[in-house]
Amino acid sequence: NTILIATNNPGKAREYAELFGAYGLEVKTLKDFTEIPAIVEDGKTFTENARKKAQTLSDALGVAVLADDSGLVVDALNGEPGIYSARYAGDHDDAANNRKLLANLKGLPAEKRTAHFHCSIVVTRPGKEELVASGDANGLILEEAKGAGGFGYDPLFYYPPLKKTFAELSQSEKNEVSHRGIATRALMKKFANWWEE
Ligand code: ITT
Repeated sequence: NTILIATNNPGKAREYAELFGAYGLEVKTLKDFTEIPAIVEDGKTFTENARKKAQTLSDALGVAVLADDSGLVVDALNGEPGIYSARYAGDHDDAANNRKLLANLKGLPAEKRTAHFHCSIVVTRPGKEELVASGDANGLILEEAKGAGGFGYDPLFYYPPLKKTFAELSQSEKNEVSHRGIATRALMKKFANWWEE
């Protein structure tokens, strides 16, 4: 019962390690494999990109693969950064991405700073139909960073029900309400059947 969590993002890897801990699967990461094919993330949606990552790797490595494509969708920016969240400011640099986001929202009042995180998960296994799930979390983009936990845009993402940013939550608190936690629980409802089919 081995599944490769196919991400180069240490923040995601940490969250999946905790989320999957409960399910008794042996979780592998990209570090456990030597020849990893290049993946071109040129899809137009989160799910298309997650599918590309999962399919490319399960074809090449012959194992079950879970891929996550996720990002921050800001209403006042017509959905940006969206599928471009990781490289919004050029290289994958969380601090630069957050600065760019703040600059683009400068002067905008709180009620117009609505946004959501989205997570699409695709699981593939050689010779099987894929399994897909997704989740969203709604919040507001603050005018300055708060909190030291999480990763990516978490310090700017204020979650009204808990009156905290995602970076102020513990890992398990974040997993309870996050787009990734919601997507993972939706996935797991279907996973056992799919796995045993
Ligand atoms: P992999 O493709 O290797 O998994 P990646 O970081 O490039 O890693 P994505 O293309 O899915 O993955 O981009 C996701 C970006 O969206 C991520 O780098 C963050 O900037 C942002 N993001 C996604 N989930 C987040 C979360 O829970 N908290 C904060 N930012 C998040």
